[in-house]
Amino acid sequence: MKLVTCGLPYANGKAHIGHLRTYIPADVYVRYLRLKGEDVIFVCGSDSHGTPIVVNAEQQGLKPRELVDIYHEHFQKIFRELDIEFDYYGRTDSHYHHERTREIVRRLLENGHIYPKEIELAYCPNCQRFLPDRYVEGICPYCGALARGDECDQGCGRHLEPGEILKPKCKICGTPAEFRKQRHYYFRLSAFKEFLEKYISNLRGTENALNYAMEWVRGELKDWCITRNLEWGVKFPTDEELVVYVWVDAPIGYISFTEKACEKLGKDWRDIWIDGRAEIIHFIGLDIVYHHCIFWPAMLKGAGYALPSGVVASGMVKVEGKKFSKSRGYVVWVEEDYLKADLNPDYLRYYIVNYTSHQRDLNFSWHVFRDKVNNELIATLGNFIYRVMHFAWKNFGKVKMDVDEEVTERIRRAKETIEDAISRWEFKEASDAFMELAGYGNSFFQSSKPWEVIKEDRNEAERVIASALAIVRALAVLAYPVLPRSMRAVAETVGLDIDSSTLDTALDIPEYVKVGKPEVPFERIDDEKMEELERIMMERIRDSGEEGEKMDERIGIEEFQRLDIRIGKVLKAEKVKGSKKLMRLEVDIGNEVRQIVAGIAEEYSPEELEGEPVAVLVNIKPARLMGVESNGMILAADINGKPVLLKPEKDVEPGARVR
Ligand code: B3M
Ligand code: ZN
Repeated sequence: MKLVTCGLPYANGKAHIGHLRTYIPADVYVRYLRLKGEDVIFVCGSDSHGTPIVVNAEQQGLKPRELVDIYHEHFQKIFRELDIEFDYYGRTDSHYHHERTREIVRRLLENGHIYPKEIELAYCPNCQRFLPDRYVEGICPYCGALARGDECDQGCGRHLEPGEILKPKCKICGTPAEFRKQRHYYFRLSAFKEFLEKYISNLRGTENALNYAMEWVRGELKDWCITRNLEWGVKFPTDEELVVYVWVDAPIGYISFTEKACEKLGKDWRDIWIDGRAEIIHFIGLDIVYHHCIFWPAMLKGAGYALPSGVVASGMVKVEGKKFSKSRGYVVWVEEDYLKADLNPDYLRYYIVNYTSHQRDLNFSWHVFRDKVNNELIATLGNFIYRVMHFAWKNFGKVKMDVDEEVTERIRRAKETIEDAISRWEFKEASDAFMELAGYGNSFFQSSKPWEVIKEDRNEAERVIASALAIVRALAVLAYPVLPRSMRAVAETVGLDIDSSTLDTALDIPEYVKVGKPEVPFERIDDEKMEELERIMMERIRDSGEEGEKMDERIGIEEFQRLDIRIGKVLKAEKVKGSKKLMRLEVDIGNEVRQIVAGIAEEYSPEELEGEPVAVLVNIKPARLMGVESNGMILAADINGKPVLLKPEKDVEPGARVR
């Protein structure tokens, strides 16, 4: 038996592509395991605790639970719509989770792994409360950067223990904090060093995770303060004034959600978490390797629970080539950007799995997305499947499955490659393997020309289509974990029940196959949609201030003066290939010639523009539109969404400043 888990999303914000980078491959993995006939339980849930949630709720005038309700719903919806199917998706503010957490903390206390200690903590005399984690801001004692209570997020990135931060200030009211003494509880992590060294050297998973973990465990392991002064959280068993630190209870969610899943499935969770009769595999982001490879196994060991056998960490995500950043607009929101655009979830699943190896950094760009969908999913896989199904349906309906041996051999190879890749969490290799099989199918079909053969020799044509159909049936199974929605439909058309299939079904050739009326598996992404998606992204990037904060709407003259607006002269104009709206301009702005892309091609022709003056915002950050770099922005009046270009009232030289 296997238990697969995903890092729990904080119920504190919307789902974005960074989340999916972990959840989609985990879902793909689970689906492959099930196709291999393995017994798998797959759990996740919302992480409901921690100061960011409390602070955020307070700012929005909500109770923490109310805030969690909103995002818990949101994540469930996102997972449903992307076909990420957990056996149980829980939340850590549930009663059963609190009980399990307290039970584990009690065991750690009994076994002597937790000890009390008086420490000096930041306290706000104005708000009259202790300031845990994000409630306090100050200076990092290691690097001097501005930091928050639990992490030097803008400097060296170190985790900060309570009481470590210098010059603390209350995040809510800004009052300089005092230090006050209070009794807290520590987990004796230092005592687990030897155990962890051995454990990590046997741990399986992706190298990125294992290498980091090894490095840390060889260094100094400090004891962890595991209690906080908060109302919201799991009460510490022997001191109800305190709650446990969110990173104590969050991973315990893996256990409590397994309990719930097992209730549903009629299994015993103790087999997994006490007796160690299952392989436990955690899918996580690279930024929480420490918690999963160091802290968590030590806790489990100390409480007498079974240990995870694998940690699979996804690489980081970039958006349009830039570091992922919500505040700077380099983000793709799953709901408002992707699902609202009515894009097939399988496209995003394929992109995330196939862009690069799971451990590497993934760059999301709408352009690459479009190309991968149109040139790979559709041109290679979709077209082949559709042509074969259509030909078989139209000419035969029922096909006698006399299949070429070379074809069976190719299917076998693809299946073996996939099995091997999946066992190493190399989802790209697995998806490349079914795409390669589709490519082979395409050339087989193309070179056998059944549409010509059928005119002379119907039997021979049937043999060709039987082989092609065997490939289609194999693809429906082999690609199903990555493309569940589309391949389920394909399977149905070619008489396969995907729910009772295994990977071996790919090689299982019946005597006859009945083919139903086929539908096109994938729709192309057209230029218009592409432009819309890019526009949303570019606008978000432009609109986001460095901090993402909204200020007084009015600006001072200094801010206006930061805009370098000049009169330019259009030297050359041509429509951007593949776009209705975009025009590529070469504009003389006085001291140089700039390439600028403007959305004016529906209203102006190149001839109308060449030689004409235009107003140009010169110092705007460059952007890429339809793959063409734009270095400046042409100013126009917006007349019901149609641009009307601005012109100086008299002739002026290119380069004249607008003030
Ligand atoms: N809630 C989210 C994160 O840091 C955090 C994960 C908990 S996993 C037990 O990625
Ligand atoms: Zn305060």
